[in-house]
Amino acid sequence: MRVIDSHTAGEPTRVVIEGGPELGPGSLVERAARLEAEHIDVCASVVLEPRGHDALIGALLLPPTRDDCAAAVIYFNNLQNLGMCGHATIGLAVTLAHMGRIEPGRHKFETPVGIVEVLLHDANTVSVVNVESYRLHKEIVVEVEGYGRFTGDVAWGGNWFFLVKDSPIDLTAENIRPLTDLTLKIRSALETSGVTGADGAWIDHVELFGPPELATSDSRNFVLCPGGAFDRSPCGTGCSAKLACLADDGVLKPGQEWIQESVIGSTYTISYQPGLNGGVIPTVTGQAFVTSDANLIFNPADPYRSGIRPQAG
Ligand code: PYC
Repeated sequence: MRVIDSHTAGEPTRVVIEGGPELGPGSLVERAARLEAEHIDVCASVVLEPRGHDALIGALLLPPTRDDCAAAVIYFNNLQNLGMCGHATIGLAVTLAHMGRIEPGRHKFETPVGIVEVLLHDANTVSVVNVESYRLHKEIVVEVEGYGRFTGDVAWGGNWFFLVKDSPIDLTAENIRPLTDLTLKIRSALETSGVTGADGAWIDHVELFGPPELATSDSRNFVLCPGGAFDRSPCGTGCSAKLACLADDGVLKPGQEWIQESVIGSTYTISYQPGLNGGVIPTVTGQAFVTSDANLIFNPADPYRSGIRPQAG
């Protein structure tokens, strides 16, 4: 299996170029469902140790079904598909440029949640125009065991997020363990309280905000991803969900820029335009760098060829 790895603002992406699972015919949504139902072991073997690690997001590159799209892609982690992934879309654009498949300029990618547009500024800098993002619930209160009450918003940015404005723990790299523990507990509390996204969807990302460290940034975040890892980047879909909340609260005007800093200090510049359905169309600009171009080997004699699963508890 040929893969190209990159990182976007520190968050890694592995694009499967050749040798991925055969998904058969159908729409991208149907093929994404088949990837999750029938090939999640392959996904796990691509992103987990010993070939990867729990923060790695996979991107299965497929031929586009539409003439106006440069590529189709299904994002995945070790557990499931991701509807959209901002950092991986930036990583994919930079990977396709590295391969000579796209030039600087505007391109469209098909994803299971819709068409996203990218503007490749140069070999490393990309703006992603994401799917329409919106806030579903404002100021939901949940009781979190051992921590007390938390108030947050439920918003969609291509994935479902619970966004908490004022983190009680400083958003520093030294606090990654306690921040992870807290956000896992918040996510469990949402589940036990029956707080979901639209149509009962699992809220699989939790985002905490606090003051930035850089004088040029507007905010700093910590983002828990579905598999339990934290996002090293400010999270493209999380930034989109944040923009929906900032717009609804009247804090940010259309076209006005916001600089979102991650827990490791990397940044995205983000802004929005009004969407057609009452939400916002986010633009997320960041940088990615290719880190390797490799072939993954799956030796039948290797007891860990399917990846090392995280142990429960
Ligand atoms: O950038 O949207 C994102 C993302 C989702 C999970 C990890 N990164």
